Amino acid sequence: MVGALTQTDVDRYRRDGYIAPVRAIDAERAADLLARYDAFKGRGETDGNAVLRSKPHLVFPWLYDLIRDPAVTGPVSAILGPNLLAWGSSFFAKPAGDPGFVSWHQDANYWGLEPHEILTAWIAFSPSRRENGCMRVVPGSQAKAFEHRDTFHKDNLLTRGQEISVEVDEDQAADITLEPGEMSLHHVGIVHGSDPNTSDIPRIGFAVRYIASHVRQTGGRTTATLALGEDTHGHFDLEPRPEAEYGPAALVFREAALARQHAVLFAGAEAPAG
Ligand SMILES: O=C(O)CCC(=O)C(=O)O
Repeated sequence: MVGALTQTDVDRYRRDGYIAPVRAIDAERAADLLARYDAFKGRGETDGNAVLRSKPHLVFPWLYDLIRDPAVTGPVSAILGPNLLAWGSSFFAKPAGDPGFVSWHQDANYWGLEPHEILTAWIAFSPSRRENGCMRVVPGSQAKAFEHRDTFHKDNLLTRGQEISVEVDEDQAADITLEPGEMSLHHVGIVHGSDPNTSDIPRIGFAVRYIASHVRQTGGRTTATLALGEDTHGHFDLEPRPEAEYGPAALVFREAALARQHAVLFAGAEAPAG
């Protein structure tokens, strides 16, 4: 065993660019997290969806704690090593019957992070299956960087609708099916996307972007959360745990952190969630 993964798991991740399913938390805790998510959605906050989309762990203590939970960081550290930062987090939510989809893309194309010792832990709060639009990946595709274009399609869950400019052979794609509390780990370079939710079951996933502590932001200095071990390189300003759910100080901090990230990544343009 290495962390909470076997050496075979780690070898498979290095070959295929992903591994799934990995059990992170039990079904009961996943149900509790989903209930908290639903309760917040039920409040109908004006900026609620935008907050859930980018760095929500900076305003929800229970997400900040999930990001730092050994149940999640253990398997991640088996791949990235003992010192981990979380550079971002995003909910990818598709209500029942939602036309939302995610075009085929590679995260490495636009995050401006080097080297690529970076992965996403995609934690299922609900079941994630083919019929409700589970994530799909092209195994092994992390080995090659593809050109991308922005489509701004209205149903694309990526803010700019980024997609790979060449045809992706869907016959090569693998479905990542997960039960609540399971997660997948995918490499920053893997080609991935997902289809609309054609079922009556919501699909709610929480994606956390983990980086090894030596990874740096190439265009300038931004913020990140210390998730495990030590910040050995000091490349990022560290983010504090929110003092209370959706509290004013935490909201202000999150806004400032995103503004810095956007300025570095897009010179003022809007940053993507995924
Ligand atoms: O949730 C999805 O369908 C896609 C997620 C994604 O693009 C990501 O985690 O980078």
